[in-house]
Amino acid sequence: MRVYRTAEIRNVAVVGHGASGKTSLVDALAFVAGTSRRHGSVKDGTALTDYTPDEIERKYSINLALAVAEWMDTKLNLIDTPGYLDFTGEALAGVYAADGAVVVVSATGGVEVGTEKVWDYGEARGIPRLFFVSLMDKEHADFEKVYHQIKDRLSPKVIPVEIPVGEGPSFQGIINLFSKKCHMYKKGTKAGEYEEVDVPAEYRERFDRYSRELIERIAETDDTLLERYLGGADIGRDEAIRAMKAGMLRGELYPLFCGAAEATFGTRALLSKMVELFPAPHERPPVDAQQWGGAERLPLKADDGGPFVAQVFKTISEPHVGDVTYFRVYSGTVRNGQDVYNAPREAVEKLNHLCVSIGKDRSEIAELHAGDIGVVAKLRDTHTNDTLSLRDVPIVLRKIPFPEPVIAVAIEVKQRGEEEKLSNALHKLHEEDPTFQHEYNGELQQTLIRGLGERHLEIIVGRLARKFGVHAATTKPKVAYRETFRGRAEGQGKHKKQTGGRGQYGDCWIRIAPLPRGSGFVFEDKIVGGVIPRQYIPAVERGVQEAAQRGPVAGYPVVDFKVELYDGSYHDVDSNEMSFKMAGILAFRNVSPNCKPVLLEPILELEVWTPDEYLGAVMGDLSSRRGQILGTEQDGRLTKVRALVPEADLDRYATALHSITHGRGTHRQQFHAYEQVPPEVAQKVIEARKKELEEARA
Ligand SMILES: Nc1nc2c(ncn2[C@@H]2O[C@H](COP(=O)(O)OP(=O)(O)OP(=O)(O)O)[C@@H](O)[C@H]2O)c(=O)[nH]1
Ligand SMILES: [Mg+2]
Repeated sequence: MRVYRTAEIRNVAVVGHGASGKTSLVDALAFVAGTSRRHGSVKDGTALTDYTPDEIERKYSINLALAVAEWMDTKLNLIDTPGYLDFTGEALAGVYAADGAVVVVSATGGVEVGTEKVWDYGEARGIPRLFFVSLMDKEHADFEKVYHQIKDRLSPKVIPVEIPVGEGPSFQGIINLFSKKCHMYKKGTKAGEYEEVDVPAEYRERFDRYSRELIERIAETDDTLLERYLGGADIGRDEAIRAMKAGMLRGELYPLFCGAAEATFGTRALLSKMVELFPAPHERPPVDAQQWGGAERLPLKADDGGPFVAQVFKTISEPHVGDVTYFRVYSGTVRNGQDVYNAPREAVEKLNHLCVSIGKDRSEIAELHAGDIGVVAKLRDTHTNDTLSLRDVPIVLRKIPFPEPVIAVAIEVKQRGEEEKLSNALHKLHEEDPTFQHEYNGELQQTLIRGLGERHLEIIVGRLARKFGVHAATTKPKVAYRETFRGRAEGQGKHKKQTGGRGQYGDCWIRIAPLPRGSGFVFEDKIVGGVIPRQYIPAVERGVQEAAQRGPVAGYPVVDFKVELYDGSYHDVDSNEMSFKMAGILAFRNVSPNCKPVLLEPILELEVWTPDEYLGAVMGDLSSRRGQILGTEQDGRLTKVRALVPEADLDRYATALHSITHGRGTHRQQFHAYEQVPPEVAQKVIEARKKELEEARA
């Protein structure tokens, strides 16, 4: 492949809901353009950008992947992204690396939750977008309905540039409102070939209506055009395209196209429009960068003359290759074999075998110009979201705001002794994918992994086995229960041993009293007259604290209580610190069961966003989880519910919410407080804990 200069490059993310036809579209575009020799398909596992074993087996995209379509002397860098929300971090990364996005909307499914999500990413990044109504040949395809859904639910600024001839199995052509011609496709066409004919008579009325709408909308975004249009002048194709491109850049217009990617219908026109309507990298506003080590902010333009700056938006580890790094050049150029610098990690990286990526194939390239996207393997210490620059001009870019995990499960190795291997592998997976996180919880003695959904974590567990040879199973995360007291009591702890030689003697009297939630542990020394010598008093406190790690109810740590040490006795020869610590332990064990001990559980504060139609179901579900609703309020398109819910009842909540709201609900949670577990629930916790402790002893 030849080297392309900045003005000849278009970076396009292909985004949309799951199974809307993105991967099939990218494959068709690369094939029709002639850059890819073979027309692959998702069904056969041969699609260009669904090439990992997981994707071939499951028949949906998991990773973002790149393809190239060379068209009109322009290189279209196509970024195929997954639609499933479990992998939405990939879609976000794709949008951030691109200068424009094709939002694919299925002609049968219409606007779905995944469409709304990627639309919002495009809004946040502020990139021009166009719609492609896909699967026009599928039974029940409905162009008009989908167009109006887009208008109502995503943006009133959408405007069709094409309308279909026939729908579903009778879909056979596309009328282009710019060229005023109709492209008729023959069944079995291989690469989008068509016959150009006049607009069929029965479509004349529709054509006129849509054409008027299109020209009016374009004219509205451009004062001189509007004047000419109102003066009755005809607006030519080139003028209209120029105005549309400018309007798209300002976010005032979102053109809509249609087709059927598998049959390659509509692909040629789409290729041309992507070249003509999306901006080249240098036509986009500068990105915000910062000098490493300095406070100075510098706007970066996609300019060959600027310093080299690139951002890593994806890393993937591949068999026989190792880590492959995908990056986008934001400024300057870079040559094959050049040394670059990862400033925050103080790592010099050599870009050996600089490549462009087409699906799983990589082809080596001499240099990349400002704005281009490249891949390179085997970097030493560079990970997703890192910036590469030059040693003498170290720069960092603002990070891609990857979404936070919403689900956690515990994970354990199947074979003892592999714990360290597991922890290393989890760390590597996190560096590849920032939406995946892990941590070891010492108190619960569990490793927790967090991600964007069960499917996400399932894939991670698969990768652990396949790539790192670590076989692991997931389990429910344990809950960090606590205990506290509701009453006061007092009593003695006496430790006395007389075995030949020097003995051990410690004796103390303590009073235990409850404290308000959140007070922690307070120790008061009320000893008078030296009945316990000064130097032994801290030992008593340490003993009490140690014993309080295993409370009287179920062996959970005891919190929020006060201990008064008010009496005791000692022995001139046999007393020592150890003996008084033992006395403290015994005193706590002796007195604590009489202080009305109770079990506490963590309560989380939940914010749940849902469309109105599922509000009742969401609240009902929260109540069934012992939740307490704090209130609801309108938040944009959605209603936000705030509730307090015990953590114990929130296992896999993200999955439940997903199914209640058909994927449209999201939530956020944070620790709120510890509260007493109701007696009937406490009984079950105590029994389960008993079993757990017995198993641990065995
Ligand atoms: N009838 C018809 N089916 C299509 C067309 N394009 C894709 N499909 C089928 O639709 C299904 C989904 O296509 P994909 O290309 O995998 O969709 P996707 O948007 O990449 O899906 P995710 O990667 O899961 O987000 C596959 O079974 C395709 O064979 C089309 O133009 N017409
Ligand atoms: Mg896909």
